[in-house]
Amino acid sequence: MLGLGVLGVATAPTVQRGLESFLGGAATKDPTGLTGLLPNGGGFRYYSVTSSVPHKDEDSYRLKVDGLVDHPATYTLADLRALPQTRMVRDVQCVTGWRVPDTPFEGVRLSHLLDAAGVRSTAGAVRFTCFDGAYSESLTLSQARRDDVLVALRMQDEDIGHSHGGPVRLYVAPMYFYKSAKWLSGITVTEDVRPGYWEERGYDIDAWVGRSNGRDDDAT
Ligand SMILES: Nc1nc2c(c(=O)[nH]1)N[C@H]1C(S)=C(S)[C@@H](COP(=O)(O)O)O[C@H]1N2
Ligand SMILES: [Mo]
Repeated sequence: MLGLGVLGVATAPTVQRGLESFLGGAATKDPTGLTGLLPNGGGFRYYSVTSSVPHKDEDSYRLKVDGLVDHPATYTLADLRALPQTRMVRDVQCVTGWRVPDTPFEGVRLSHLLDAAGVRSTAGAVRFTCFDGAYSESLTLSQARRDDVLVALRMQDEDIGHSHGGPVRLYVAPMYFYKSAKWLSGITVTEDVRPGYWEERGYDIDAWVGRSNGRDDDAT
């Protein structure tokens, strides 16, 4: 099955170039997700669109909530840990085809932070920014208010490590994993959705697993 997947994808010239560069040893990080198609133990793949990302810890981490809100706020890790925590166990699904079943995530519901901030009536969307300085994502306000969208502090029942986007990443359970912005540092309430990093490069803005990105067949 895996072999067929690789053959199928490798017929596309751009992806084939990616495969060659991977086999040449170039891709330790893989924005295309191609390494996820190769036999590698079936776990997570490390993704970053930047070559390095600063490390943030207990002392240096901050999450800023601003934009169309009545009460902008800045949270430390301790602040976030003091809020009600929600744990959920779902499959992680990258749009490129790899999946990690039954992965626990835990953190603060995004809706909780939005309620605390007092979202203004003119708002329609939420934009997420990251301390890698490059990645961004967005959700409509109603997507952002879903119960299965977390500002996650824990993954696989451990504090989220740097390589998985720690200390804090977004977790959008019902959508492809590119929505789950790593190294989350900003939540800005906006009028309209602004396409995120990969969405400016062709991915669907509404990233429902199995219903978007033309992936309905191989996403399940
Ligand atoms: N800041 C940031 N967040 C990101 C990405 C990224 O490159 N930078 N990649 C996305 C994609 S495409 C996937 S599949 C997941 C991968 O998460 P992981 O590195 O924990 O496996 O992170 C998502 N969030
Ligand atoms: Mo991905």
